[in-house]
Parts: sequence; structure tokens; C-alpha cells
Amino acid sequence: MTDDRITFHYAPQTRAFGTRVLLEELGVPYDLHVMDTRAGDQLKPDYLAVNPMGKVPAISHRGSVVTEQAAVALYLGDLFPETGLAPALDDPRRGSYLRWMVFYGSSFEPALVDHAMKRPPLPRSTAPYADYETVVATVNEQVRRAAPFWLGERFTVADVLWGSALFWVTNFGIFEKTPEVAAYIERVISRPAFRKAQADEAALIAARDAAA
Ligand SMILES: N[C@@H](CCC(=O)N[C@@H](CS)C(=O)NCC(=O)O)C(=O)O
Repeated sequence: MTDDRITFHYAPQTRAFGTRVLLEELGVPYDLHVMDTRAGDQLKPDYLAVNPMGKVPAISHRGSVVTEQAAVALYLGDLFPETGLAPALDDPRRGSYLRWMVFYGSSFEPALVDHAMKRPPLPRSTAPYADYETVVATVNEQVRRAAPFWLGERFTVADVLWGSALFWVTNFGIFEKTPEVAAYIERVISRPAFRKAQADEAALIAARDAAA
């Protein structure tokens, strides 16, 4: 028999926060497996058996493991079609949806990290994302188009990924917080799901620090 409960492998103050926001947006039950990355929980054999990268987020569901935040988000959105948060296969927004979800992990993050670490730019033909400037300009153009949300009128899983990510990268000072970017972030983080995930994470950190 397969296990229909979702186990969410999570650690505070990490990329797993966006998954937590998504689970709140979906309003579905899940079991939280909390790890402390500062204590190295993610590198212990039990968790390396789940994700050999020792990274969060990940989920275990029906005997399978899903890692990589964009894949986790795509999986959860499709698992709960009744929430309307993931454009369905026959939705005209589906192509754009997949494009932006995958672009996040395969182009945006690598471009930002390479740039923040001051790595010498790769030749355009070798870099998986062409060049940093084009990535930034393309994302800013999409933010300008986000009216009010990433794919148009309706809030989707893409907003959870991009809204949470832009929130962090602007806070870290590695992506410019233009007025349009700030307004888009605000539309995502003012939602009850984001606020609840923030409050839950703050409570968890407070309890952890009090116990230390
Ligand atoms: N490619 C992964 C990256 C996940 C990732 O880097 N997670 C960090 C937290 S933000 C992590 O688990 N760090 C723990 C460690 O490296 O030991 C994804 O998109 O999910």
C-alpha cells in the first residue's frame, strides 16, 4: 500500500520556505520533517537517503521522493488540480507556466549566484543562461507584465516560486528592488498563506533557539 500522506522535508531559513507557503496556499495536510541545517541534520545518513544532495526542500509521497524546489512546486500544484493553482495541461498558460518554473532553477538562480560570487562570466554559448544581464532584463520585463500576477489575472504556483524568490534575493541585495519588483513582491507576501508560513517559521526558530 502506498502512503498518501505528504512528508515535507523542511528546514527554517532556507529555500524550503517557498514550499511551505505553497502548502499553505493549497490548504492541504502534510507531515513536517523539520531539520536544523546549522546542526547538519541534512547531512545525516537518514536524510541523505532521501536526498543525496543533502538539500531542502524535498517531499516524500506515495513511495517517491521529489527534490528541487521548482519540481516540488510543479508536483504539488498538479496533485491538487481542484485548487486551480496550476494551469492544467489544456490551459493556454501551461507552456508559459512550465517555462517560468524551469527557468527559475536552470537559469535565474545560476545566473544570480554566479554574479553574486563574482565568477568570471562564461562564454555566452557555454553558459546555460546566456548572460546575467539578459536574465535580469527578462525577469524584469516579466515583472512589468505581471498584471497582477506572473501569468496574468489569476494567482498560480508560479507566483509562490517567483514572489518568494524575489522577496529573498532583493532582501539579500542581489537583485534590484525596483518599484515594479517591490509592488509584485507585496502582492504575493501580503497573502494570508505567506504571512502564516512566516509566523510558523518564526515560532519554530524561537522554540529552537530557546531550547539551545
Ligand atoms: N537545487 C536545489 C537547491 C536547494 C538548496 O540549495 N537548499 C539549501 C537551503 S536554501 C540547503 O538545503 N542547504 C543545506 C546544505 O547545503 O547543507 C533546489 O532548487 O531545491
